[in-house]
Amino acid sequence: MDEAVRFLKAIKSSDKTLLITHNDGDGLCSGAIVYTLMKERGVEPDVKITNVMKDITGLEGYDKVIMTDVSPPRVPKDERILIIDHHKRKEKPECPFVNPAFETSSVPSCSALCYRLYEKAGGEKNLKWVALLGSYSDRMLEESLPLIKLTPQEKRTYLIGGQLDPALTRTTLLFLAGYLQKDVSEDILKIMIESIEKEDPLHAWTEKHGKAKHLYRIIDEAEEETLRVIRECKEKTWKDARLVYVHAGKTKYRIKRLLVDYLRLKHPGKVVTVSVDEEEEASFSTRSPGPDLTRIVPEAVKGIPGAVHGGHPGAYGTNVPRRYREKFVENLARALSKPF
Ligand SMILES: [Mn+2]
Repeated sequence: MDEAVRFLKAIKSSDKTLLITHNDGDGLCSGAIVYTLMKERGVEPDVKITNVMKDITGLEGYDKVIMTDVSPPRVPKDERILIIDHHKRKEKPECPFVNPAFETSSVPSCSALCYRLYEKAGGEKNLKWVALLGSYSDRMLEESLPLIKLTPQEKRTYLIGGQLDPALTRTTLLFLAGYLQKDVSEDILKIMIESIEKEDPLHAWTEKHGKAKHLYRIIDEAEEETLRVIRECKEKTWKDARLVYVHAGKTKYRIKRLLVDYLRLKHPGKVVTVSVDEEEEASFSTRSPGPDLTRIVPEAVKGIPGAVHGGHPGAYGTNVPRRYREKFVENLARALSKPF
């Protein structure tokens, strides 16, 4: 933590800075927090939004690089780089980093980590609500609250029964558009940064017929597509593996998340997985109410060349070459039929 704070405070307005962040809700909130800190320090960073990172490229010409909520499996010794992440990694990076996943299995959200750093580095605004939105979106509110340190008054404002206030969750709907269509993440980040500038947590919602119009349209259309898949695609089940699988085929929107959430609630106690066809790959989204997917999925991709995977114990993403789609599902069922 201290090393990261020193890194952030040492950034000068003359430094050419790159901010790389994850394309999910937690990543966009993390990115918005760090971006705000940079702007307060007189730096206007270039921004890159990505899903998974296989390796580090394109850092030439940058004096400082900050990665939030995303990092490649291997990071070379490079003092220009700061990694703020909470995803499990095999190797500790050799550059400055913050990643509680090396110490504990109950990790906070990345936006809560970024919020903490923002505060320690002398950030001027109260960005607790941004950290709450990111934490909620990553389903890590409980683990993140100790870092966000709400006052009793803030608790009454932002939470209800320990959960995020329902009105505030309207903003998290926006992040859904980023899952559904790849190229709108920048627009969402811009709206988040604008919300922070205006100190208005519901800015995105007020822009429903304005700047955020196309994002809400994506959500509506993707919902229609999901309902069609639910009507038309068959659920495949394995009794002893307690697994449910739906293959949605080629879809206009990336509806994996909507579909997997539907299945998760319909089949409590079971692991649910969905796949969609994306170019040469089958892309999976898996949810588990029990078995640790950070152990199960790596086992299930054994023997599948070119598999890319990552995530958390309860929510996990996997991409495999299309011809290995069935094999991956069978492997998953086999891994889940063993005692845990
Ligand atoms: Mn995250």
